[in-house]
Amino acid sequence: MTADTSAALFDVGAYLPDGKHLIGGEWRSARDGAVIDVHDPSLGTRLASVPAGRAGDVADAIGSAAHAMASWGEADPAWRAGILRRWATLLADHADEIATIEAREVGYAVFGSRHLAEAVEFMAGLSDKIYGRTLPARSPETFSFTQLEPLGVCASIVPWNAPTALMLTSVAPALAAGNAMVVKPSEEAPLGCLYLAALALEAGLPPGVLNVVTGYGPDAGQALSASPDIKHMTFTGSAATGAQVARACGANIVSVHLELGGKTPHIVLPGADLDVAVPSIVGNLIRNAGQICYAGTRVVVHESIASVIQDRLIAAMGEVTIGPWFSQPDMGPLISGRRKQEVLDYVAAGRAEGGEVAYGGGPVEVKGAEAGHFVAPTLLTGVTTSMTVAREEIFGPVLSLLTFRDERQAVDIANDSPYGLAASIWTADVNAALRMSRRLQCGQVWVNTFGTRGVLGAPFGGFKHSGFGRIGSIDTVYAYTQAKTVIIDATGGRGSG
Ligand code: TXE
Repeated sequence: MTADTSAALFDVGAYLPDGKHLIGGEWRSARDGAVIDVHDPSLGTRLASVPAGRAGDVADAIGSAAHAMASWGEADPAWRAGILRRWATLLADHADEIATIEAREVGYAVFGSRHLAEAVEFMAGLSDKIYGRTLPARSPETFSFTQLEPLGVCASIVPWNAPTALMLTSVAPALAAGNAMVVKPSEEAPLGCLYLAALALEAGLPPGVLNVVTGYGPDAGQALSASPDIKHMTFTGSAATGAQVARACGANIVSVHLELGGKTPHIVLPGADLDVAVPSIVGNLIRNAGQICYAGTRVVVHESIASVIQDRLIAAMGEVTIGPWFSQPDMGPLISGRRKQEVLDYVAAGRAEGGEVAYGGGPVEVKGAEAGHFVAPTLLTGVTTSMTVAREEIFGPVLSLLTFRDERQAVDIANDSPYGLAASIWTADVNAALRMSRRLQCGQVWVNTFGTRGVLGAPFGGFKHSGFGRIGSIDTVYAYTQAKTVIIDATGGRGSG
């Protein structure tokens, strides 16, 4: 494949100050001046640098957030909602720039980012609707109610695979509920998060309410998770790092929301409309080159239709165009050379354990983007549930095909995973879909579709090692509050018992 690199001249520096992160409303360097270079994974070129923040920078950000919290947390919620709405408008106005910055640092085709504004609008609308309850009392002279108060300074550690959307899953509800935030983006793709924060300032968000500290996970990330001065942590990333973060938070009795990995199965029953199912399976596998937590990476098909599906998957994979973001490909590169090698190692493990590569399985060279980390969409057949490729999150465009004989076995195979994020069922039999959706151990089940787009406020989160807590829903905002019960004896000292 060939890429025209002339379109790659989009200048990130025009949007963000080079080498700075945002603390207390100011663009600052790291205390010790250290920086991290951010690279374009398609071309290997340096895009910008950001501070390599450490414990001192994190402490500064937490201090700024605590200071800002005093007024933000007690402010008129309708005023807070107005600021968040202005932020949403700016996110919509700058959707193309956001999408392009993210495409450059993550490597995927420009998808558009209108959903970011919608996520903030949704939570802004809840800001002034966070109601407590009036509680029944045993005496008419006792009055009791709950009020839902913000938690305080909340933290969010964000991964590189969809940084802007994943930053907003915590920041939007936390701010709507009156909390201040410290965000630590991934060192591999921090620019989009910084740009969102710049737009928040422009929208009138008071300095310090939203801080973005860049740095490496074991430095800035570890310091943030180990801080006794945060009240809540949202972590999105790998299960291994999530467990470390949860341990660090647990030591300080800090609550944690974990949004971790997945191994989503597509279950395809006889009679399913393959003209719909196959393009969706392949399209969602290659979206961000498989680097999505809920990517459908196992296709569990009835043995009677296995060969026809295999042929159709191979044909669909053969149509996939691969290249850097500016060539508007179907699929871009993996984020780094290290991850490319890891994905290829998984394919080798699949082979070694008895699987066969029915399509792809290797690197792809793109002329004009030779330094890009491209891997072909890959179909592995002959896979069983005990094989490494069926159990671990590969985070690449690798699909494993497994077969079943009956409905019960299909669900058992789908559930035979440490993860439990999502599952998709492709069928013409609505009764089978209902029975299976009840037995699937995962946070969301999609029937004849894939993903949550098109539904407003769908709670999203995992069972098992995919984590706990739910993002995106009306309930999410309550996760950033704490209930206080007030009880009043109105007898004037006579006592109500
Ligand atoms: O993730 P990490 P990595 C999976 C995926 C991928 C693998 C490793 O399989 O190949 O994880 O990716 C910060 N204390 N997913 O290494 O380590 C880090 O700086 C505190 C799936 O990038 O989980 C980044 O901001 N923080 C997942 C964030 O944690 C630490 C998305 C995520 O990094 C830290 C990402 C520490 N000790 C990766 N170490 C999904 N399913 O969506 C790192 N970090």
